[in-house]
Amino acid sequence: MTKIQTIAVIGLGYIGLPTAAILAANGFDVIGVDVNQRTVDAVNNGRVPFVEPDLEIHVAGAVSHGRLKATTETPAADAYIVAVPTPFRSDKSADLSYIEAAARGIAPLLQGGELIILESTSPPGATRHLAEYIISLRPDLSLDGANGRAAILLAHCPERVLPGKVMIELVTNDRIVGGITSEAAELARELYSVFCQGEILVTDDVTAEMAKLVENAYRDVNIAFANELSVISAKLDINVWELIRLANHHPRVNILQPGPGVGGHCIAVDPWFIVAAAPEESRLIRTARTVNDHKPRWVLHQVHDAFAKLPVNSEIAVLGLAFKANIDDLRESPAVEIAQAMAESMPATQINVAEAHIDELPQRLRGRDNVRLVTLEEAVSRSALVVLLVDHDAVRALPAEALAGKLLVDTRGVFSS
Ligand code: SAJ
Repeated sequence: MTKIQTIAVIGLGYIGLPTAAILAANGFDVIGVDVNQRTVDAVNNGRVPFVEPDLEIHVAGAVSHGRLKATTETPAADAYIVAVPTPFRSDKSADLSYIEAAARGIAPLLQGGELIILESTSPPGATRHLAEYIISLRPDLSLDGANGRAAILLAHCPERVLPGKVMIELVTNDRIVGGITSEAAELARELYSVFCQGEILVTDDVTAEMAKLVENAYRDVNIAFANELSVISAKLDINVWELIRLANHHPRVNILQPGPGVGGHCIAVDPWFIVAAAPEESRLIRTARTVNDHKPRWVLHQVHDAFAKLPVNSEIAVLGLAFKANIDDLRESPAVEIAQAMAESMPATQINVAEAHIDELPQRLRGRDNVRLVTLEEAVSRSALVVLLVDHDAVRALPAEALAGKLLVDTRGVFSS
């Protein structure tokens, strides 16, 4: 069996970089690969180009010990971990072009015996597609050693870490390892067992792909239930937070929390891969996506209704833009969608956005006369209507007096529960 010493991690994003840092901390020689020169430069200087607790200290340590370096060119290695984005296209099918680009970097370097792990969240069949794509570029290799051609070992090991707790969950979570062959699964299991303290569960590639998608679809369906309750409760004029708190006293009920919608690059995206694979059969999963995707528009109506009660030149505070509390990630963020819709539908109204985790407004809000990024204190003090979109710790810590006399649209139940 191959002895893995050098590992190339392709894609130094929210998953690739933490994985690279953990592997380096466990004695591997790790080369991180990214198309973005700024990311590469940051990592080589021991810095992290996004916010994730404890990550920078790991990266800085690994770089200073010479165990981690970054480059734009894929190097030869004993193992390759692919952690690139898998966005969806406008028809909701998965875009595998980043995976294919990673494969084109890896294929010429292979000699046989290497382990190639796909960590990116993928639609069913993506690992097999990656394997066949590499073999089409290198017909002298095989997946099983047939006809005397050297075998490469392919596996899918989906990441399941929670943004904000990545450095803990990378080590403590159970891990699913799905091999295209049992040899690939076994070698991947060995690799993860070096740093993973959780159970390592071995299966085939497609089951591993589906397990990851199903976990996020499960959460999406449950959040949709909470979001639907919030809309029903508003119609019935009852407090949804109290309703859920009471219902959750039942020993077998555990309703999640409503919010402004579902964001992030996982839960708002992955269920569509299931729907695309089995459109007729995925009715509940599709409906949950629709319910959650509709929530920002419902919040916008709440904002308009509240604003109609105020003098015309009143200002509005938007608290938070991230897709959830205490991170800087704006991907698929319902808060950004709501802020943008407010800016467009109320062009004469000053919107004071408070988001302490960013230095400048995102593209969708930039360059608009009626939107500015200010401190939390300024946003609240200037505004007659406060729209609470993200329950960052600093927002939770706002004294109740700061909100006295103001109208509040509290999408997270911070001051309403
Ligand atoms: N949300 C609610 N109500 C809730 C819980 C969450 O509205 O009760 C919203 C959040 O505000 C956010 C979105 O849902 O907008 C998603 O947040 P999250 O904390 O539920 O999940 P993510 O996207 O940060 O991470 C998820 C995790 N998956 C599961 O919990 C099943 C994580 O373990 C995965 O690794 C990650 O997706 C991923 O990369 O797929």
